[in-house]
Amino acid sequence: MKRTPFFLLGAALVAIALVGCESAVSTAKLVKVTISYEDETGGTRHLSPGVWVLVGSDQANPLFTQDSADGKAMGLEPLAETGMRADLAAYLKNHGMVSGVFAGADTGMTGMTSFSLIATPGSKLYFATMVAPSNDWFAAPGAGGIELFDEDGAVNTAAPTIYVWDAGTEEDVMNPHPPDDDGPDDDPTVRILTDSMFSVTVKVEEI
Ligand SMILES: [Ca+2]
Ligand SMILES: [Ca+2]
Ligand SMILES: [Ca+2]
Repeated sequence: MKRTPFFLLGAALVAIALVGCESAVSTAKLVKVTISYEDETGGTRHLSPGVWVLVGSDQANPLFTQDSADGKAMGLEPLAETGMRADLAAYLKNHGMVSGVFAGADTGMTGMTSFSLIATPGSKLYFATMVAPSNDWFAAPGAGGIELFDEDGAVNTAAPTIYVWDAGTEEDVMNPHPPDDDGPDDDPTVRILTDSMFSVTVKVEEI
């Protein structure tokens, strides 16, 4: 019986491995996310450094649940009240999630920050960044997150809706005092603010 030389078997296995890699690499995209804001209160606010996380399309927001009293969970409270992102970043890392951090945006009538990530089709993006000064406000996508790809696997460049949220962990006052605590919020739920006069937009693009 003729036996296949080992080196031929080895070459075949390498070829299979390379094809597999090529397939994964060709669907992954380098994506740039730019977060911009407009401050209608005279340019007195800015965005603090934030965190981002990628999940599958069928997964829920890992940072918080809308209209639930979980603002104190997972490190959202220090991020929303003082701009300290370390707890939330550590939580995501410890749970093995694909996540990262990004820089803040300077105070002014408008401001901008951006970050890049590698994502594959089916990925959904969430992020959180404090609106400062405030007692517990932060900017983040809606409950559905940001779908980074369309049905054809191309990067989805449609502008997602971004909200300013109240983390429900500290009462809102006229002159907020981060990092001092002005006491518990009357409403402990993480909810969308409709009157913050601070609007946030996001641009997603392949680079
Ligand atoms: Ca607090
Ligand atoms: Ca509040
Ligand atoms: Ca405060």
